[in-house]
Amino acid sequence: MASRRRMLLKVIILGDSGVGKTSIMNQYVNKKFSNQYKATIGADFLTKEIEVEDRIFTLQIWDTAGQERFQSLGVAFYRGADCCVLVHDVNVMKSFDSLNNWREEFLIQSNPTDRENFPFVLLGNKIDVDGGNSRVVSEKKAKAWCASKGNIPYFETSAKEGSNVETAFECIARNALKEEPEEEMYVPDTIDMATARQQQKSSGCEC
Ligand SMILES: Nc1nc2c(ncn2[C@@H]2O[C@H](COP(=O)(O)OP(=O)(O)O)[C@@H](O)[C@H]2O)c(=O)[nH]1
Ligand SMILES: [Mg+2]
Repeated sequence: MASRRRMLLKVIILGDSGVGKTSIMNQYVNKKFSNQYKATIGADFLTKEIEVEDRIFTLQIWDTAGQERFQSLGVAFYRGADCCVLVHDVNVMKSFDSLNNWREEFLIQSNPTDRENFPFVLLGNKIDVDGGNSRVVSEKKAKAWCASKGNIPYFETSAKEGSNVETAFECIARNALKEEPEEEMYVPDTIDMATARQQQKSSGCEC
């Protein structure tokens, strides 16, 4: 019986409260959108399987539970992240101005080995609002910021309409993959476990 190998990629989503982090994640994982504002999702993360270069990976996407407004997010949130997704609302300048802080906070908290090359992806969200008439952060401005931080990939998204969400996560997964290609989570299936136990017994191994 062939054993199943999967790779776990941890992705965290950061940005000001209200930019649409939870909505983007829900749109990607559950294909759902709600206009209602919910500060928490009641879970630390959601997972979704994704195929990249003919291999299956499990994306583990960590969203804040609204605590980004008033307190730090805690070490468990940042620990072992393979990619950090930064989000701003293209209609709110302050959310764009906060990106430097979020990026710095991430680098301080997670302390990656290679600070300069850690994979970030930026999403400019809510492009659907008011047919684009209330937009204050241009694509050019966002791209210039990304270029100044070592060419961070940039996507304009609408969690409401689902636009670009799938494409963005494909890029996120590919970038997460660059970070820790060797970190594998081995998930034996039940048959494997039973066979292993049987073998242990017959070889007299007590461990
Ligand atoms: N029109 C529109 N509204 C959005 C979009 N993304 C999120 N929202 C709304 O913005 C509010 C905040 O979204 P939420 O996902 O809770 O933001 P979070 O605090 O960053 O997690 C909610 O009312 C959402 O319905 C979007 O792409 N377009
Ligand atoms: Mg949220």
